[in-house]
Amino acid sequence: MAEKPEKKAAQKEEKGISNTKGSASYGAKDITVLEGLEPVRKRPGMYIGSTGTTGLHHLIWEIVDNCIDEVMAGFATTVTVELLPDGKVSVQDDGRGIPVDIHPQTKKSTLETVMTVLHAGGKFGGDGYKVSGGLHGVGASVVNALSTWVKVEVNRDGGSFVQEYKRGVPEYKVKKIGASKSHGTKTTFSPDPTIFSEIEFNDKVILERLRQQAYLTKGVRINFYDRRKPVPYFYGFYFEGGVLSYVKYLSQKKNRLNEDIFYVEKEAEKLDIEVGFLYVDDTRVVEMSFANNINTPEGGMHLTGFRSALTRTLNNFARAEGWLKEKEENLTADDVREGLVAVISVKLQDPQFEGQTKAKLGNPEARTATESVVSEALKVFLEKHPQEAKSIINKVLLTAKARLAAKAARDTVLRKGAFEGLTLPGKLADCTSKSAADSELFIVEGDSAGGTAKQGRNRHTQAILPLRGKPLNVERARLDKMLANAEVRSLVIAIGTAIGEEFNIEKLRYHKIVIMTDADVDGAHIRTLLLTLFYRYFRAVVDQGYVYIAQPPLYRIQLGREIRYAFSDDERDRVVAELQKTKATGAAAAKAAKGKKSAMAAGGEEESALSGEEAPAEGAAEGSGDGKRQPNIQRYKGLGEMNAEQLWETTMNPEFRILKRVTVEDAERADKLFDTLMGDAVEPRKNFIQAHAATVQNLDV
Ligand code: 28F
Repeated sequence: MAEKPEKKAAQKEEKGISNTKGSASYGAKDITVLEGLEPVRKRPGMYIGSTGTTGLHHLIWEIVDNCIDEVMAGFATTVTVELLPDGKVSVQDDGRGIPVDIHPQTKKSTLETVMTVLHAGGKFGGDGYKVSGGLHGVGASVVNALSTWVKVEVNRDGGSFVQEYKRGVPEYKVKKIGASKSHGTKTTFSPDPTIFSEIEFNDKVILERLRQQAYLTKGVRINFYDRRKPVPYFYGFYFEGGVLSYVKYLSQKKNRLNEDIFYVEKEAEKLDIEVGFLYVDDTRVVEMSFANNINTPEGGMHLTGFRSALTRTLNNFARAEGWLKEKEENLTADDVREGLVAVISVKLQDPQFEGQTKAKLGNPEARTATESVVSEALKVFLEKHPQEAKSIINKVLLTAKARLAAKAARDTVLRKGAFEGLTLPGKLADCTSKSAADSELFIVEGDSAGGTAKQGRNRHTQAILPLRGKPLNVERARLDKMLANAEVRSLVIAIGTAIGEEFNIEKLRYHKIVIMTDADVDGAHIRTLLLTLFYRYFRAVVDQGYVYIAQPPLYRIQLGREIRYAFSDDERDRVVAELQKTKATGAAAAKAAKGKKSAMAAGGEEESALSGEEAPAEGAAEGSGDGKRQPNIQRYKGLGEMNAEQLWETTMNPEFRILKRVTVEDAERADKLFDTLMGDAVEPRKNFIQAHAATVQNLDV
């Protein structure tokens, strides 16, 4: 194979030489090598991020990056990664093979130099080798330094060569072990257990990374073998379509609006630009951006360029086709992003990674190049694919319309004076106290629980506002629609602060606003909605700590005449055990009644109506044979199952109740959840509810 000196090669070698005090004897050189790689062993985090599992996997990425470089340079087609027993990994490519000839200045083989000299990173040379793992690419010597053992096998120039290292130090000079007609490099390494906290590779993490690299490196074949167990596991990636295939993958489980995916691959301003996108029937945005195959989760110049190209081109097209009328305002960047699934990949000579986590591309030329390439190609795409153009423009116009409608609705509700001089809603059972500091408003789910709360309350300080579950529970009710809802308007009036421009915290009528809902999915749903409402429109009320969540008990436990309540499964078990113990030892029931909740042992006579619903609890079924008596355990499914007295004693009486004060973080979390629960996407909502149905009392607080 003819060997033209590559610029990348030249650059690496140059740095190698300057760091290496050349020496012929191996004894002396060992010291040099140790000195050379010492910084890596001293501060591994500086080179691979951490010594945890992320850092461990980084070793693989470093070696795979070198293979991918060789693929991008046009010399390799296949990369193979194998997980071996005892924490070993081997990585192989079919490229030219790392040169093994002796360098006149180092008197060592190039292979040894690559493996034992710490490179300053950035292996971007000239035009032939513009792409690589970039900042991560300090490479093979780092892996060598952090491994107890490494073996590199090179096939090139008709021969098969090998060198092994222990903690970065060569065991012997590079030796030729035979003839070979093939070419390529294979590196096998054993991570150092004195460096890494745990040596356990995660096949899922590796497959995900390899998959991504395969999408970003068109035409590469990547094989993965997990040989840690007797029966090996194989996975192979090959994507002819590059980021086009990536977009397909990302939109696989979604409803695609355009079947012909927009795709462009083009060079501009010395950058390689590859972009693909389509729209799905969803409100969320998926934008994956990469610079030199490195993910840039914070975006940067390439993403900015893409977004402005998309907004500008779609606006121009919609206008030219008369879809967007003269008097109508332009589509916004957000309008054209809703439902977008896009992959933006750029490759450039000297990437500048910025931001806290170096996750953002800073090169300004990435913006202009991406913008011009995408603008031009998208214009052509829209003209050539009228069907796709139509569905895309329809989608973004619909988004814009929804945005305008939402704004109009909000403006109507929030308009000046909208809440002025309104009388308190009839449903509100107000308290008699006129002092806000003493007053509490209980927002209760459902008219029936509302009625019970009205009977059970302290009417001097406690006001009750029942909210009928249904109107609030209408799925997809957007926040602006919510404000137009009669139930919510009652709430806004009851609170007294008004809303929007006229909001005035001084007019707050209650210093405790208590949300009292059932401990089930519906209750959680309504609570989320209310918290979102407070978070968005009554932030000061949350900030100043006026919003609370009531904690109704989950269980009522009765043994004989003793009645106790439990607020969790653990507490239930504890109470059951306690009751059985006191009864079994013949101690007076009065002793147990001293506990906080047990003081509520009133209302025992109602129990007969409810005992039929007793649910056998795991903890309660045991031990009845040894003289322990069986308590009656009732699981409350809703507030409605309690009578007025029970509700007062357990949940409303300031002496015994537990209130959870809502923090801004709680409300913010609810706000984020809001879109999941109320948005148009059915799947995430279903998933959410299924995932949380069991732990629903912790849903959002
Ligand atoms: C299993 C990991 O590391 N593959 C690599 C090459 C090929 C060349 C190269 C690598 C030479 C002087 C550094 C070959 N022929 N897989 C790999 N394949 N490195 S790493 O050159 C390295 C430079 O300093 C290569 C001609 N030019 C370059």
